[in-house]
Amino acid sequence: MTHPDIHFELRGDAQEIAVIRLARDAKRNALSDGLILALRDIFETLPASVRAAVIDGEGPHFCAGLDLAELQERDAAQGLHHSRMWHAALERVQFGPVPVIAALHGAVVGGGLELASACHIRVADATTFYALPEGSRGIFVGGGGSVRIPKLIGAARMADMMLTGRVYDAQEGERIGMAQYLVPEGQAFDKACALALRVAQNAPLTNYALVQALPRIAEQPADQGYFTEAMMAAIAQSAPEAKQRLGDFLAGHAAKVGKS
Ligand code: 1HE
Repeated sequence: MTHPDIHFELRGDAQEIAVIRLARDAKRNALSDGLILALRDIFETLPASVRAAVIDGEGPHFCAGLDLAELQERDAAQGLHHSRMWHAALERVQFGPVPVIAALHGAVVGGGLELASACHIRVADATTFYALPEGSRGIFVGGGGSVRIPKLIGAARMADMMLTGRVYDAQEGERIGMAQYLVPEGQAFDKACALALRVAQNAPLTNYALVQALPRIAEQPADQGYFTEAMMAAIAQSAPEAKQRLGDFLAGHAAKVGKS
């Protein structure tokens, strides 16, 4: 689980929050093969106490994307396997055991945006900017971006970003759906941790449904989606924790909506 360019830490009274920080500021947290594999390993081996995770980047930028120094070494077959390696790693982030919150600031570009788009919640501070410089580097996205990014902002906006080099700033990014939260400069990590603590209070099976079932239902034809939803709903509500929580509300012991 250890890699010199990644910091891993558990937070919270019950060690329920995993903080994963890209720590390669000198290269703007560019994602080398070793870093991608370390991310995969971390999400495959999260301690059982963890209920939510936060991904952050050291220094003024979240992530400058693929380590371009490594790209020069690759032929076509190696490129194919490399892309599939990214897919496997980011699949572990998106479909891992817990919801993942990205704390964005500065550059969220190329593979950095692909990583962010594999997370479930994105919190951006005012310095954040989004770009897909692959278009001008003569390459294409390879970390799942062509699948995930259009789901956030639409295929037309993604095509424009790659064709014209368009950069979205933090405000525009929030408006078009890159991030669900926009906070003042320097506050993305704290906000992400606060959200993670809130997420960690949910019943684990509810979080499981949101991570595992919701994106799959979104891909299904409506008829199959309704059926999957019904099965997931039945499983979630049959758990003892759900019964306990519903009972607490009916007895007047649970928080009302909008009140903590
Ligand atoms: C890098 C990388 C990198 C910086 N790979 N080394 N991504 C890009 O095309 C983005 C390229 N990076 C930039 O545009 C800028 O670096 C930033 C806007 C992110 C930050 O600018 P700045 O002025 O703060 O830093 P810098 O001086 O440009 O970079 C500092 C060092 O990091 C410098 O190395 P140094 O040895 O000269 O100090 C840079 O070369 C290095 N660096 N970004 C390698 N990306 C699965 S497919 C995904 C495909 C992609 O992600 S393509 C998009 C790649």
